[in-house]
Amino acid sequence: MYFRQLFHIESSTYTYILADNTWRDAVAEGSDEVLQILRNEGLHLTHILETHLHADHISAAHKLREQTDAQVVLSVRAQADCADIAVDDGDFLVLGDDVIRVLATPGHTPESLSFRWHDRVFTGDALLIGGCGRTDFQSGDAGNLYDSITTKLFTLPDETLVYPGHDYHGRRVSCIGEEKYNNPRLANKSREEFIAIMAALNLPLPKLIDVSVPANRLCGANP
Ligand SMILES: N[C@@H](CCC(=O)N[C@@H](CS)C(=O)NCC(=O)O)C(=O)O
Ligand SMILES: [Fe+2]
Repeated sequence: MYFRQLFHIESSTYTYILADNTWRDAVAEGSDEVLQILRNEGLHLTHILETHLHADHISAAHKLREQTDAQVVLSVRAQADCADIAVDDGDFLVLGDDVIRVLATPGHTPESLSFRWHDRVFTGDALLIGGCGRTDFQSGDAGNLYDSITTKLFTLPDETLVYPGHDYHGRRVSCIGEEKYNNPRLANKSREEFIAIMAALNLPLPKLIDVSVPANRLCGANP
């Protein structure tokens, strides 16, 4: 298997490239750096997976699709016409000789997905390392996020590696056991306690929210 984690410093966003060894088929989230890496590594991009409609940066999915024959994958709940494939919980995507399993993990946003592949799960902004996605915009819902994390993610084996969509403190990877037992927002917290924690965060809005959301509804094209 081929795996690469890229970091976009301005938005503290992670992008991942996954590929299988036999066919060199690859999937990635949208990022400008991806094209260069695909060329260098001789990988054939088949899918561009979006975990959700990002509020803080413009996806490069549209640009990547124009320059490859890859298909953009989004949740059915995104209701985004730009998606080539709309997926839901329990679906899977074939990647060469491998599969990527789709988990619906709403709460940060209704269309948030996580993707499970081999020994790891890509949690987007549902579960972050020592935190979780905020739930105060884009129809976020703290109760739904608690249910997604506790029923869909914390039920995975403890040793499953957790690769998030962002980290604001330079951490790159965690595992389900670490988050289940030590995440300050979730470990030993009831649903009500979690909802109260999320309601008290009072975070400033992402600087690019007004341009990012309309563009990302078009997979990152100009509205
Ligand atoms: N300062 C950042 C804010 C980024 C932000 O709000 N990120 C969202 C994900 S789209 C989040 O859930 N953050 C969780 C947190 O900050 O704890 C910006 O302006 O872009
Ligand atoms: Fe987000």
